[in-house]
Amino acid sequence: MYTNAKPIKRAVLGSMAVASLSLLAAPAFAYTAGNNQSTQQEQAKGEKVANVSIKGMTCNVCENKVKEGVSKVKGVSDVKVSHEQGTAVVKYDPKKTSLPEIQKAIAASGFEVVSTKVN
Ligand SMILES: [Cu+2]
Repeated sequence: MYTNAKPIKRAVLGSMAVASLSLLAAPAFAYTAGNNQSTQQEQAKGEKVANVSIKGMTCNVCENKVKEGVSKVKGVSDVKVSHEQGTAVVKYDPKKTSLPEIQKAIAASGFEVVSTKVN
């Protein structure tokens, strides 16, 4: 009985592996396709990237405060904050927001903007 059941079990496991592989492959492809599309849209929209030097961040909690504050600004599409470097890299749409708005959000989260460079 047991020896008969073994090959069946293996076959079931095999088809399950194939099924889950195709499930994994499909969303991965969809994600890649969507990602490329949004990159093209961002370039078409004329987004800018601000590199902001920030004084006073000492840990991940500080980073998250800045990140949360800046993310709430309308027109900001991406925020990367490093307390080690004392920087925030903010991607934004200049038609929807402005540098002073972003700097205000950083100040409101409790930190001081030292300087800002826009690429
Ligand atoms: Cu901190």
